[in-house]
Amino acid sequence: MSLAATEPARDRIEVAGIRAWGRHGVLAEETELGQQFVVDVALHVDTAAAGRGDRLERTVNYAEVARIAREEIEGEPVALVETLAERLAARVLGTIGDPLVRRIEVAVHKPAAPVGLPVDDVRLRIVRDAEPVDAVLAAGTNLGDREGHLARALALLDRTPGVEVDWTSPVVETDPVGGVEQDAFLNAVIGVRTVLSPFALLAQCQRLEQDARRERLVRWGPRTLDVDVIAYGAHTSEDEELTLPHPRAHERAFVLEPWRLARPGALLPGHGEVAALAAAAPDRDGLRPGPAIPGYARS
Ligand code: PH2
Ligand code: MG
Ligand code: MG
Repeated sequence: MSLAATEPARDRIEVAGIRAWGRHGVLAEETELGQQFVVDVALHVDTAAAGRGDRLERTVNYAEVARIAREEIEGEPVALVETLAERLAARVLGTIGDPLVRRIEVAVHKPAAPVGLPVDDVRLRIVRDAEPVDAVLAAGTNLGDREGHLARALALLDRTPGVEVDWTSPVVETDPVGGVEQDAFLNAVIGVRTVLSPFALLAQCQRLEQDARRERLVRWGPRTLDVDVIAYGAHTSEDEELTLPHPRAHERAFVLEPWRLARPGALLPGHGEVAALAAAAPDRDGLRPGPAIPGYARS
């Protein structure tokens, strides 16, 4: 679905009323004496993964948000509250907010602003989005209507808010990897642009699997549909629920070869050229062209 106007996350972490003394302003009295500034910050973050695991690494530490806001208030004076708000938003998005915070709202209040008549407050509120991220997903199926599962997964993905399908690979048929005796797979790779965080994107991939009535009976066993997040920009993560890039993608031709076919110059973060990895992967001889499926590239 188009990324424009989609909400990157429904959850918010808000820190309100961060007070500090600053010397921002256009008038000499403001830069000389300074005055109190009050900042509110709202971060759009998917907190489901953090709440499920009780893990600070899956969310943003609100104490860090407050500390950065105070540093910006007390930092180098600027003329405009617009500049202060912009700097704060960019700093949070580029540091502690990356990649979990996909949108930030910053309000800057100057309750003592010299306006020339009594006012309760002067406030500016801005909303800024993180850049969409290019992510790579890999789909595999070897149970039931394999072609139908891949077609439906792509159609659902294309309708997912916050996700835009950018490119698709040809479908390849592959011998099973991993030692479990089972039927051949169909595999494909899908490039998306997304405003979702890594965990939110993973949750959408799991929705596609649920839609295909996937049952987890045997690790690496037969499945109606498996959709893995292979890469999320150049981001790395050691989280047990979401390792990025995918911990085995660099040695799996059933991921690397369709990816190479679609994007010959692609790089797998931390491992180098996808084409070179595909040529060296142990399962490279177990691949053959798969069927034409609507929405996927032709081989
Ligand atoms: N997925 C696995 C294990 N083995 N083999 C092939 N050929 N294709 C897969 O998608 C696949 C696999 C675990 O996700
Ligand atoms: Mg999986
Ligand atoms: Mg997998």
